Amino acid sequence: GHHGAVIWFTGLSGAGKSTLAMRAEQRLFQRGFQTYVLDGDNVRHGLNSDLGFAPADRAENIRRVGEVASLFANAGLIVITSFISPYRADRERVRKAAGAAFHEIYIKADLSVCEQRDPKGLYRKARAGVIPEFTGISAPYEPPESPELVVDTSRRSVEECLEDIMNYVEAHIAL
Ligand code: GGZ
Repeated sequence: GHHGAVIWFTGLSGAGKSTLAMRAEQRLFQRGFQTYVLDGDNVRHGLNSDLGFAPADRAENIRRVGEVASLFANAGLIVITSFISPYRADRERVRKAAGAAFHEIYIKADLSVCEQRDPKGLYRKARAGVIPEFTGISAPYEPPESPELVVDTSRRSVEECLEDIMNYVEAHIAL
């Protein structure tokens, strides 16, 4: 397909990936693009219900998401993926498999800010040791070294971050 692309969000739990993915999807839809958001809600309960959060499971989660995203992109959709995807090597593998239409956006937020937000109480549980291997607490997050775009949600509003994302999309994807 000609107009498809994969917009790959990466960042900590609570950084704002899901919020920004949904808002960006609305905006793209208004502009007449076919879009789809892949996230834990529609992938980890079904396709990837056999996977947990050990490093090998995360790698396989990201690999499958990358394959599905590429298929949708080839069908002409602008796909937004919203996964922590903490390992640089896993993301780079997807980038190579996806080809030119891969755009990595780092949804950046300080761990302390994510932990203060803690919308689902997961950081609290992770600190208490109830959730093992929690990203940022007891499992690593490897920030991207050269993402196409960084939006810092701990320093700027959701609206400002959304504008940055849409400006990037206008300039590089939705031509
Ligand atoms: C990180 C976890 C974990 C562990 C459950 N570590 O904030 P959320 O709840 O809604 O998003 C997190 C989601 C992360 O799944 P991903 O598929 O994005 O992860 S990865 O890309 O690393 O494969 C969080 C919840 O699942 N969650 N346990 N141990 N996040």
